[in-house]
Amino acid sequence: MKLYSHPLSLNGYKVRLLLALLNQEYDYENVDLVRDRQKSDDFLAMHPLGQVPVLVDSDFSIWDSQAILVYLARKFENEQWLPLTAKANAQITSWLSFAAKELALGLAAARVHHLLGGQGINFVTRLNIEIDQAISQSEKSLEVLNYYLSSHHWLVGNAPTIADIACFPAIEFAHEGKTSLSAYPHVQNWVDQVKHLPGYVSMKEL
Ligand SMILES: N[C@@H](CCC(=O)N[C@@H](CS)C(=O)NCC(=O)O)C(=O)O
Repeated sequence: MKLYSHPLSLNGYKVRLLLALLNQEYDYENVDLVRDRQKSDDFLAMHPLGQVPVLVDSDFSIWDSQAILVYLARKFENEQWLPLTAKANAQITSWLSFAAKELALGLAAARVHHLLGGQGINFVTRLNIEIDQAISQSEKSLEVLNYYLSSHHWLVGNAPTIADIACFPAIEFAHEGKTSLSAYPHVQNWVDQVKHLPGYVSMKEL
């Protein structure tokens, strides 16, 4: 398996975190997002939207971090990370959608704005981030999560699943988007739980 990503990509980190938790080895290649290598013909053949991450397994490429998490959990037949029941599948998909929309447009967008905004980087300019909207979305998402986690130990069921992994990076790096987690104690506890999972790797270690 080969993963194409970028060291600052939260979506790439989701995948790298699950691979570490599953104890799987893989090849890795950095994609130069600043030079728009993700829009090259070769890359578009793997990912029609021209984004990272992409996972290539034999002759098959999987794009979108949520889809890659599903693929890895199923491929390694680990029912903990993606349980087989219809109910758990539906609940996990709800959180994968939350990660792909609410967290991406809120916490992750605010982080991109503060880390990379104003530097004339093409992909950042294309995102057209409205920072006030991103901050307001970040706060709404954290309120929802904090309330949910006040009565749930993990996002789905009684053990960590790919729902937790999909949501974790944007929340862990909220501070890089200048959002503090201090008003959200249940979210802070959940972040600590993820950090204590056996095999956990931080984004900086990768
Ligand atoms: N929904 C996608 C979003 C992927 C995404 O936005 N990737 C960013 C980096 S984190 C990217 O490649 N941006 C460059 C571009 O859009 O040109 C996923 O979860 O993988």
